[in-house]
Amino acid sequence: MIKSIAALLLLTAINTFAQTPPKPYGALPAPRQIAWHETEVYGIMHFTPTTFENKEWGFGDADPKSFNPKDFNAEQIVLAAKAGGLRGIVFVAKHHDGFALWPTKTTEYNISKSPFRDGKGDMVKEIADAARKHGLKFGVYCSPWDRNNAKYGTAEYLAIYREQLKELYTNYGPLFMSWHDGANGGDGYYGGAKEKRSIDNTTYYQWDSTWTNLTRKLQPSANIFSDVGWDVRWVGNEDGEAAETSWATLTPVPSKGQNVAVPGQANADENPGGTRNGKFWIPAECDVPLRKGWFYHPDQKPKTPEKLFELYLKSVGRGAGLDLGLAPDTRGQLHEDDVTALKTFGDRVKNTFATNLIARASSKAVNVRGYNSVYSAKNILDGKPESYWATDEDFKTPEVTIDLGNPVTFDIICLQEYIKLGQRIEGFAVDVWEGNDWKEVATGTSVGAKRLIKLSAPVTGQKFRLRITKSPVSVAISEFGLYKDSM
Ligand code: FUL
Repeated sequence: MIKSIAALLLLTAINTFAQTPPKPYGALPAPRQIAWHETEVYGIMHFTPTTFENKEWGFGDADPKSFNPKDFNAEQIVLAAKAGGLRGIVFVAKHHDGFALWPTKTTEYNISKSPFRDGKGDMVKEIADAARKHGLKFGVYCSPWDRNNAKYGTAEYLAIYREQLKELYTNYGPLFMSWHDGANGGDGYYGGAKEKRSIDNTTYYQWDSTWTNLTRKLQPSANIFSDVGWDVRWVGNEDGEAAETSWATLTPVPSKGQNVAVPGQANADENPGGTRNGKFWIPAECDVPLRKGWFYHPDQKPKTPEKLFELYLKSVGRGAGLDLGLAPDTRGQLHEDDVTALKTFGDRVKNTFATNLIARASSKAVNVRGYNSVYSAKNILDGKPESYWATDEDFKTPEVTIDLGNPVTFDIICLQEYIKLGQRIEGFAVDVWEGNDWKEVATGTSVGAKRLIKLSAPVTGQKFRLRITKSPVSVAISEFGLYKDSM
């Protein structure tokens, strides 16, 4: 009797251990950030009187009557974005020129003073509605720098700015992002003063209290984007590329000579690659305009679908997000060239990643955590982000062999960590069996939410090996895939 109780206890203990997931490593993503990672590609739309002036930064003095997009069509814009594979739109509700695209109570300089919809329009609402109708997430960007507002630079303006955020946070449903820019202060119209106004952006905006008391309270699911997070960081350039070794964690560092890191005053050198073992989970967003400028200019062309695909590999494929600038023309629609570029790019991503060529293969791993099928290596081939292959604590550099039984040709490798347990891996390699030996075809460092590696030439094989070559702790890998570029 005593013996069988002891055996039972032992069995229960083994079982409990076998069920225990790996201990999380380092800073972890919040649920809102997990949702953001899944968005992968989205857009940021710039459209104000500045478009009609053919400028990049409006001075703040354009006549509201100039804002007259006679053929504005929110659905045309949203559907073009959707065809490009974009899963969300951040709408620039107010840019530096200060013109509010919604009928705000905070300033006269807004859409109700324009001929658009006879002064009864609300473009924030039109884009939000069209986005949601077609299954895209919606977010806002309200520029803190306001070159129109007479009060800019005083405490009163901060109250106005916060009121603007409040309107945007309250009247347009749940937002997936609240986007905050670092460009600040300088010359402007400022209610007719036409002067230069400098503010100290380490103190003026009091971001901590705005984000704590407004953003988190009114839009708890919105990811706060800025140079320093809190949820998503600027990648440090507007080229659409994260560093090849890219950590989703960051310890924000103040600019030289400053003692706090705030939007516009943070060390951008850190941003492209993040901080290994950084204090917070703050993954990078790579924002890049589809054309050269953020606003529409008739003499510019959209980037080619080839370039966009390359940027996809260098952003999403490095654990970051890709935020593509969308710039409607003066009609209020995306130019036909932009529509074509988006669609061709979107199709290429969709077709390339439609089939994981090794999805049906069998797998053999050197170790599976607690011999428990919950953590089986099969999980990395099931296309389900929620399941993962995990190893025992002391298996930090495991390998898994994948046997397909018939040859396939691929040129893109995809690897994904189960990021709810943190970013763990620091090095990996992929080999192909060549009949009597393994041949290494790719190596990489960081993985995170997604790592994509495009090979210089396609490779054919039927037996593959994934080796984790460096990790401070045991691994938790959710997906491994081999794909063939559809172009
Ligand atoms: C920048 C701004 O200054 C640009 O005009 C644009 O809005 C871009 C997305 O962010 O910092």
